[in-house]
Amino acid sequence: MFEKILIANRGEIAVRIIRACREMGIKTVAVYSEADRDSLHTLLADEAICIGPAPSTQSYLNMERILAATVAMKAEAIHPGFGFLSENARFAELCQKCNITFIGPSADIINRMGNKSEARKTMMDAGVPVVPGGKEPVHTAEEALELAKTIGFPVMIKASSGGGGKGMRVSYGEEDFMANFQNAQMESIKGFSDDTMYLERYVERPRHIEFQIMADKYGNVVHLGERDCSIQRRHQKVLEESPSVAISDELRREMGETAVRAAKAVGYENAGTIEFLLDKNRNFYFMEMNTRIQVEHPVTELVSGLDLIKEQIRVAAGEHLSVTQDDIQIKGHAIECRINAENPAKNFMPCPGRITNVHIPGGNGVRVDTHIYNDYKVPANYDSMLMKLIVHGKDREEAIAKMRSALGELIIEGIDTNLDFQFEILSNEVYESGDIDTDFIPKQFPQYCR
Ligand code: MV4
Repeated sequence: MFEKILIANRGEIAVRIIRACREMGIKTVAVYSEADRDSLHTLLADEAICIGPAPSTQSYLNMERILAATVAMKAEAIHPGFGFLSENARFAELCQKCNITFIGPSADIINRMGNKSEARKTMMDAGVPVVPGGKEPVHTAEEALELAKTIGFPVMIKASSGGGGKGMRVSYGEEDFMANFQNAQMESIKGFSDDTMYLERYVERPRHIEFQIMADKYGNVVHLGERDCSIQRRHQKVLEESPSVAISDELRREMGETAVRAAKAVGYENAGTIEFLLDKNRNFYFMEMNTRIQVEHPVTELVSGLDLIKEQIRVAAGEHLSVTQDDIQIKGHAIECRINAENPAKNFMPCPGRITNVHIPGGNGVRVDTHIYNDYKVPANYDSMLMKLIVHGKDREEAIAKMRSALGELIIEGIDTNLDFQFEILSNEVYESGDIDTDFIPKQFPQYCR
């Protein structure tokens, strides 16, 4: 096992990783920017080293600084968390060259899954269902239109290097296709310096269902059930839960086996997520694979009982998976609300600043992953997530009741947050009924979507 791990991240996930290491008897090194001198991860780690100025391009994204810090502090491994360098193939490769273990999959796999049209092709070859559409990517509007006609409208135009909804357009017919294709492609060229596009049939009002998988170096892969992440706003997840009310035990087995097959097809290692679209008729289609630990991993931890961060560290150190598929049983229901420093009434504008007072809820089945504390100043340089409030109940009804209770108890003063917005979601009848899809927020909260 590693003696010392460097955490190449900040905020609640850095704190989460430090705690896992401490429980495992592993020493921790935090890296921090000049804006994070007083951040909890900096204070909590055994050692901490400043890696540069506040902007993330000069600190948390600065590969050379982070690698130099790792060597200087004599850490054997880097945990990248999520965001920042977590899905940067070049960084994973540089780690390997420096004889440092990158806690995640290989650079080759990050590359292959980061290219969405290649990932789609790989999955088609592995017999994983994908949304009907083209197998090869397209580069010109003319060849795209020909392909679109064979797929049938409406079609979804997607950028191969895309993600988070960037470089993505729906076309409802031949008339609007060219303009939409060109807009999507322009966005892709601007955002990712890549004109490679691909087409899929448009799936109306799908659910976003993702399966957590975990793999060791010896070809063993398990899945830990699904998360329903349909409640999103502008491709930002707001609330996640596990299990999904839309998934029967039989469908879970089928989708889970498919997720495992997808991971095995690329020789996957470490934690990963297979994203599916689930349509109205319960057909599921591979969408993307995320090659990192995700923000919403705690809901899976609560229903599966597995500590995903510890398992990531174990398999990265060469240990076998600590569980087999038969060991895994999904128990109860978990919900996570992301609490952000933002103002829902002002188009969710980020609201950094000093937190003057915090009261953190607790109790049976309530988990809080956060880095905030009284008098902490939220820097303006990073994303606005302050806290993940996660609850675990015997069923969905109990989990909803617990979340309402916990949200009601949570106090964050001094800055604006989306706490009331989360409470409104938990009080919404459609949410309660479980009939949720990716249109939930625009349909139920149009006043927030102007
Ligand atoms: C789709 C889709 C419908 N049909 N693909 C959004 C982000 C990117 N990862 C893929 N996305 C979608 N792809 C086809 N063929 C609808 C979406 C989508 C969506 C997906 C998951 C969660 C929220 C969403 C909100 C709008 C659109």
